[in-house]
Amino acid sequence: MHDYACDQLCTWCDGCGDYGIWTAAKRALVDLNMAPWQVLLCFDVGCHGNMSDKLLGYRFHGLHGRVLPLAAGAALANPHIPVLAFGGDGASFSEGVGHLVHAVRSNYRMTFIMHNNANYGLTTGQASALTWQDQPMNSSPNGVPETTLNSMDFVFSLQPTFVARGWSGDIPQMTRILTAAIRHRGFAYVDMLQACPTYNKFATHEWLLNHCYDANAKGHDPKDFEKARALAVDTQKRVATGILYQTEDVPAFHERLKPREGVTTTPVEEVKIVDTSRWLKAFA
Ligand SMILES: Cc1ncc(C[n+]2csc(CCOP(=O)(O)OP(=O)(O)O)c2C)c(N)n1
Ligand code: SF4
Repeated sequence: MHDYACDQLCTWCDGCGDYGIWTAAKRALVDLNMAPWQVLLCFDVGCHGNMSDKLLGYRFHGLHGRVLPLAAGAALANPHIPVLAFGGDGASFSEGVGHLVHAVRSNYRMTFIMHNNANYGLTTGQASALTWQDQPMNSSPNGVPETTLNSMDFVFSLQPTFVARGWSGDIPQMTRILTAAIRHRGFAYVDMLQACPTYNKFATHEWLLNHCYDANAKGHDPKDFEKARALAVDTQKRVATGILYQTEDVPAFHERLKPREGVTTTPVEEVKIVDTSRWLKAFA
């Protein structure tokens, strides 16, 4: 853990779930024996994105809603380096929802940690597509009239190969989930339910503590797609957490590219200086 330590002070509010997710991410990397220079950490814009300068290592801080294509590009350029992308629910289900669709169906080899605080934290508590319906928020004091997007049903509709759900108060479980996600062969979608005591007054740390339970400890088999989907969407009384679904039977995107069959080098190793003067002259 010491290798990831950084002098930058944390700017998250007291009690923010980002602290727990930050700790679990570092712990999972340490458990996997990965030094900071052996992994790429990509961040979207938001409170969670402010993690980008709270730890050492190769880090990339993208634009709001755009972390997935940037991280996917890096993962394709060098499939040997584990890539972790962090995003908020605002970025993932509004600005960047198209990228999420194609990242899941493409099955890029990477881990996506979706900080689900059910609001736009950094822009001071606006409602997101995952805010509970009719919940008063700063920018919508009468509550948003739209139906809350059922994010898990949506993700399952895209035929994912790995879906897990953790919550920001359970660091050992988040660490276990992330360790498995980073080892996964394709795109690992991790929904991290995250307390935001400043703006989310409905799914508080106490609410999550009282509602979340470990489905794997109760015998849930992550191989069963239909059971996993049913468990993931049923959040009325209790919220199932853990590794909900995983299949390793589907190759990752880069493994399905016909032109790369039999190629042993990676795209980053193949990059070289190319003299373009011949083509430039053609347009002169
Ligand atoms: C394209 C674009 N739209 C809006 C913004 C303004 N903006 C910056 S952070 C943010 C909210 C972030 O919310 P979320 O993605 O849920 O992350 P959180 O802060 O909750 O971690 C917004 C709307 C922006 N930077 N870029
Ligand atoms: S606003 Fe919410 S998500 Fe952002 S730092 Fe504060 S508690 Fe965390």
